[in-house]
Amino acid sequence: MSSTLQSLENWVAEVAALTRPANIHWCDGSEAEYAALKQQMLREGTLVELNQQTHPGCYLHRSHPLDVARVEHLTFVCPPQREDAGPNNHWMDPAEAHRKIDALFDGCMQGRTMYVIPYCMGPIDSPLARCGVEITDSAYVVANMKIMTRMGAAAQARIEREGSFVKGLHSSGELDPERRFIMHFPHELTIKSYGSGYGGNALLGKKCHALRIASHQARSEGWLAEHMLIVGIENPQGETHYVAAAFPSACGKTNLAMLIPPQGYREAGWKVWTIGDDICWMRPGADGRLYAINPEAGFFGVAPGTSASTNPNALNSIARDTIFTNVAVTADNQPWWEGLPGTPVTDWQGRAYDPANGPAAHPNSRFTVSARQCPTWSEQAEAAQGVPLSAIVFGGRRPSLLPLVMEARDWSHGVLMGAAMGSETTAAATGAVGVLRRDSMAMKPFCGYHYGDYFAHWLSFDQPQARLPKLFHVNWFRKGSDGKFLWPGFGDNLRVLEWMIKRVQGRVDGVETPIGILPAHDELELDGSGIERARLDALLAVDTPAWQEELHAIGAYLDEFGSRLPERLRQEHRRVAAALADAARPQCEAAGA
Ligand code: SAT
Ligand code: MN
Repeated sequence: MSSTLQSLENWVAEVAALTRPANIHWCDGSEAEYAALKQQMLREGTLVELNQQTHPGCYLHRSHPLDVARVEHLTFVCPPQREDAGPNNHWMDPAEAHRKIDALFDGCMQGRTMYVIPYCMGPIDSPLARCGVEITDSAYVVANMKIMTRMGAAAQARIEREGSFVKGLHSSGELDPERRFIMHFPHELTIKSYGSGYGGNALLGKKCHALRIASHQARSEGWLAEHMLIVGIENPQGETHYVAAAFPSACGKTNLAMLIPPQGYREAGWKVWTIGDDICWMRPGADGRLYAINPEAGFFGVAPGTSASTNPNALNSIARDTIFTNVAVTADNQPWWEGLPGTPVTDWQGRAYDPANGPAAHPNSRFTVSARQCPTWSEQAEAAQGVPLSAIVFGGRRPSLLPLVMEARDWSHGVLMGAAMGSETTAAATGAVGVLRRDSMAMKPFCGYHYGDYFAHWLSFDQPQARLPKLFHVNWFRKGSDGKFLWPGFGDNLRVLEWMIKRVQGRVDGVETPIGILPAHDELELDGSGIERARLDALLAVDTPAWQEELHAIGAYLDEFGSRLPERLRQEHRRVAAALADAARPQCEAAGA
C-alpha cells in the first residue's frame, strides 16, 4: 500500500531517504497485521507471552531501564519565536532543532523496517477528530498505536480526503538518554522524537499530537485540547451528566473515569460511564454548550495501585488482550504490580525479584488496552458530535490547604483555579517525586504554546451566548495531622460529583467563601461512608492566613507569564486576595483587642 495523497507520498520518501530503512510497511490496521506484528516481537524478544490461561492475549514489554517515563528536560516546543513557547516550555530555534534531530535520524533505520501509521484521533467520522501519520521503526509503537488510536486504512482514507495531517517521525534510536529529543514544530504540524521507546515520548498520537500540537491548533480554531478524563454520571432518574476532569499524570484520572459507585448509590440506580481517561478535546456546539470527545481509543494506564479495591473496572479490562509495560511477573507468569495479591518472582527489568532493588513493578509501569474492554465503556465515546459537559473539574495532589471540593463563582474565577493548580510530582516523568509544582490545568508538560496566551484562550470562551459547564476544584489527597489521607477516594468520589451535579441543577446552595463555593455540611451525602463530622470539617476547612500565603505564591507564579498574562486573570487574583483580606480582618481585630 502507499498513498494517493502526494504530500504524504513525498514525506514518506523524504523520511526514507534520511533514515534509510530496509523496508517500508504501510499499516492498514487489520487484525492480521496486528497478529503478525506480535509474532515478530515474540520472536525478537521485545514481547514476552504472559499466562494465556489467566490472561489470554496478554503480553509484556520491558523497556530499557533508562527509558521508563516522559523526559520533560528533553522535550522542546519550537515555534519560530522563543516568546511564543512561553516560560512553560523548553524552546529551540526550529532550524537548529531540525538540524540537531535530523543528524540523529540520519541512517538510523538501516536494516530495520519503517512503519507508516495513519491514525485518527477521535471517532473516525467526527468533525472534532484530527488525523496524523506516525513513521516509526518500533513494532511496539505500532502495536500500542493500534490500541490507542483509530489506526490504518480508514484513517488514511480520511487523510487523503482532507489532504492534511500531523507528521510524526519517531525512532527508538539507541535508547541512549544522551541521544534523545522530543521536538514539536506547531507551525509545521510536525513532531520528531528520537531515542526513546516509552509511551508519551514515542506514541506520538498521545501527548505530542493530541495535546502539544492540538492545543496550538485548537487555539487558532476556537476549541480546547486538554489533559482531562471524561466520565458520564447517570442518576437514578436516568439523566447522564458528563464531567471532564484535569489531574496531572498518575493522580487518579483513570480511577475516576472508571469509578464504581458506593453500594447505596448502586442500589439507588446510579451508574458511571467511561468516555476517556487522559485527553479531552472540546468545542462549543450550536446550543452554546461545550461538547467533548476523547481523541483516544484506548487506555495507557498506570499499573501500580490498580486493584480489585481501587479500580475493579480497570482490572477487568486488562484481563485479556492487553500489552503490559515494565510490570513484574509471578511464578505462574501472570502480570504483577504493587497493590495486587500474590508474589512477584521476576521484577520489571526481568531480574529475580529482590526487594533490595526497589519495587517489583516500575512505579510508572503501564497497561495498554482498548477502551471497549472497559465494563463501563460508553457508547457515547463514538458519538461524532461528542458529549455536552455539565462540569469541568481541576485537581492535584495537595496534602494540605486545598479543600475536598470548591466551585468557582464564575468562568474567570474557574480559569484562575485551573491556572493556580499545584500538585506533587509523580513517577510519570523523570525527576524528583513528591515535590509541589504549579501545573496549570495539568498542562504544564503538554501546553504547546505560551501559558499566558493559553489562559487568555480559556477566558475567551466566556461569551454571552455560551452555556458553559460549571468549574470546580477538588483535592482527594488532603492529609490529617496523623499524615493519613482524610478522604477515602475512589468510589466515594461520587459523593463529591453528586454535589457538583446538584449545583449544576440548582438543587443546593453551597456556602460562599473567599476561595469559592463549598458544600454546606448537610449537602454532601455521607451515608454509608463512615466519615464522621470532624473529618468533614477538616476536609472542608479554609485556613485564611494559609490561603493568603497561597494567593501570594499564585501571584508570583502568574507574574512569570509577564505581559502575556491576561489582565482579567490578574483582576480575578486581586479580587480573591481582597476577599481573603476581608475575611482575615475581624480575626486580627479580635486578636488585637
Ligand atoms: O507517559 S505518558 O505521557 O504517555 C502518560 C502520562 O504521563 O500521562
Ligand atoms: Mn496523562
